Parts: sequence; structure tokens; C-alpha cells
Amino acid sequence: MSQVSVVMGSTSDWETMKKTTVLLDELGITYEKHIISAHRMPDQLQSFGQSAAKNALQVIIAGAGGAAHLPGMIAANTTIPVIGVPMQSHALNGLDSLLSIVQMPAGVPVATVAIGDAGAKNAAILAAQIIALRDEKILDNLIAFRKQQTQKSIDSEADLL
Ligand code: RP5
Repeated sequence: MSQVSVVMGSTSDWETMKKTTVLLDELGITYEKHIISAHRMPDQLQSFGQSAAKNALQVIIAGAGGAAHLPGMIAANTTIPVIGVPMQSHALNGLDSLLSIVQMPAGVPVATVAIGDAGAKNAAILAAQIIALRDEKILDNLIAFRKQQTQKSIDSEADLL
């Protein structure tokens, strides 16, 4: 059983969402990955959302672009926390994706992260932080990750030649 499900609307989202999975690997979190298009696969979307709790998922990370209804519609079908990652779309540079994901009506939240790569990475870290509330191993991994990140920034000063 996986702790996290990483879902995206299309294979065209994978280049970005791969950055989520790289960080989940680094943080020691188990995950599954799926393509579920909110518009092209409405039945599969509904059954995915409705079986998420039964499958013991702790967090769902959903990436989508354009008319990005995937995260919101998954959230409508489950009480598992959903993190939405807006893709950097070609037509509107991701603003369309961001607004589609972030503007949920009261009652059905989606935790929306930044557009594109930063959001994809932060989605993994946020998922880890949620899981770490009850998982000491993941908490240790997160603390180590933060320390390493801080050290990298300190060391980067040496590049100012
Ligand atoms: C959304 O439509 C997907 O999340 C993707 O970002 C966008 C375009 O999909 P493709 O036409 O590239 O499959 O559902």
C-alpha cells in the first residue's frame, strides 16, 4: 500500500510531476502514480476518489493544467487531503491552471502550491510534512532534507566570484 498517490491529467504533465516523485523518493515516501483526466476519464476519476480512503492513502497529489479540474474533482470525492499542482501551460503560462485549482468553493479544499517545478517539489515536501505528523522516520528524513538544503545555500556563497 502506498502512502501517497501522484495523479496527473495527462502524460504531458509528467515532466513536471516527475520532480514530485524524485523528492518523494528522497524523503522515503511510498507512492503510486496514475494518469486520470478529469474530462476524458470522468468515471475513473470518481472511482479513484471514492476508493482512496479504502486504499489507505494519506495524501493525494494531483497535477493538472489549463482547465485544471482534476485536483478539485478528486477532493470532491474523498476526505483524504489533496494537494494541487498547477502546470505551467503554454497558452496562459499556468495562470489558468493556478486559478482553476486554487479557487475552490468553501467546503471542498485543495492545498494549492506554486505553478510548475517549484510547486511540484513543494507538493512532495508538504505531503511529507503531513505524513511526518505520525511517522517519526519521515520526520527524521524531513529534518535531514532541511539541514542539507540550508547547508547548500550557505555553501553557495563560495560561487560569488
Ligand atoms: C489537462 O489538460 C492536463 O492536466 C494537461 O495539463 C492539459 C493538456 O493535456 P494534453 O492535451 O496534453 O493531454 O487535463
